Amino acid sequence: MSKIERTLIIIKPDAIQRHLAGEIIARFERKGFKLVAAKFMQISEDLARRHYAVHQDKPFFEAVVKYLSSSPSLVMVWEAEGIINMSRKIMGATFGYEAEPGTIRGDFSCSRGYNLVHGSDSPQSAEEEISLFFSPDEIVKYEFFDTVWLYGD
Ligand code: IDP
Ligand code: MG
Repeated sequence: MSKIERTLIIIKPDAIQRHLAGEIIARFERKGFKLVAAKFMQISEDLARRHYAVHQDKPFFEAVVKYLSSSPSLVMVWEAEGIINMSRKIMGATFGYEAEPGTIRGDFSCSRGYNLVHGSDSPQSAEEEISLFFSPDEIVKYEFFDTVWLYGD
């Protein structure tokens, strides 16, 4: 099995406006992922710029900063073995119109930029992104009583 990882998941402004927060949380929750931190907030433009700093030279940078800071988001940290790859699969391809049905973006987005959800794409970006939104003491430590039923022996 892979090792326990954490990832930053953001339910973005379009998903909140479209009443999809519960639907998106349910997909991660039912998969067996553990929610370890959450903050409902309007992300400032400055924080959005820092979050998307890797894209600062891309033509869509200003648009994505404006989008992420346009209305409240639900920012979360989820934990599981191998969660970074698994959550990217659950989210689907970046553009809603290309994402496969069965994925969050494939089921609910037909847009290019407005794609409902963010998920870290590597352990290093997860660590950096989590530290932008949460201090270490805001990450909650607890055990699921059914871990053996999630992962087997
Ligand atoms: P990801 O969210 O699947 O990791 P990235 O390439 O990291 O995709 O892009 C970050 C975000 O920027 C995307 O989720 C999307 O909201 C937005 N974005 C990416 N490419 C474009 C584009 O070509 N036009 C408009 N927005 C884009
Ligand atoms: Mg990305």
